[in-house]
Amino acid sequence: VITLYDCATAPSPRRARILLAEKGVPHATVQVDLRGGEQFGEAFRAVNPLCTVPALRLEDGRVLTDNAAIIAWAEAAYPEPPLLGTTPLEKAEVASWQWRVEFEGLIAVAEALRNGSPAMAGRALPGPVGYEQIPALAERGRARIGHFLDALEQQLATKDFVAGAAFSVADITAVVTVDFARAVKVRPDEQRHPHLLRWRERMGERPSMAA
Ligand SMILES: N[C@@H](CCC(=O)N[C@@H](CS)C(=O)NCC(=O)O)C(=O)O
Repeated sequence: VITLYDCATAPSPRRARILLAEKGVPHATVQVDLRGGEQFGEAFRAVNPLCTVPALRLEDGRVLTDNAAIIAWAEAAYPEPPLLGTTPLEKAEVASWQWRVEFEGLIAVAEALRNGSPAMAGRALPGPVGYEQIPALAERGRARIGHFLDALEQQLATKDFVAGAAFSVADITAVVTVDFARAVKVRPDEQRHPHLLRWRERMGERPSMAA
């Protein structure tokens, strides 16, 4: 049986949960207690030495240790529905937006949270190395989130989905990022981001998004 190593409160494994739901991949779920430090314990290190979730154990025992691998595997093993675009140009657009949402959005929120929250002291980056916080990065992260929401608004003003005409992994990453920004008290604004808010509402109608 395929097993997802998950943490119900964390954004990165939520991306994998939504993806597996959209693809209809049957799997079991194991919760990893990130707050309790279970990711650093011997048992989880044996699953993923990078000490992060998501991790996906396949039926043959091999483990995929990040969203990039999980997405690539899922698209190849479960081609329907396609979530990485269909035509060469669509695939390029999805790759481009996936990168932008991760770099301009998701990483900005993570920087804001991990460098600003006292609970994350000494844990400014995920993974086995304990990095100290840089408070200026929290401030910069918040500024970047604002610019990211504006960029997303501009795209969604003329497109139904983040990467264009079809639902894709870029929508999954963007939903997770926009929701994760609440952790640092940044939310889209009715005046400034009306198209983004309407897209988020439409996304909420997909059963996968409750995952
Ligand atoms: N490259 C990874 C990033 C995963 C990641 O950063 N996961 C966080 C949860 S959102 C984590 O495991 N954090 C453990 C920690 O903070 O110690 C992916 O997207 O799959």
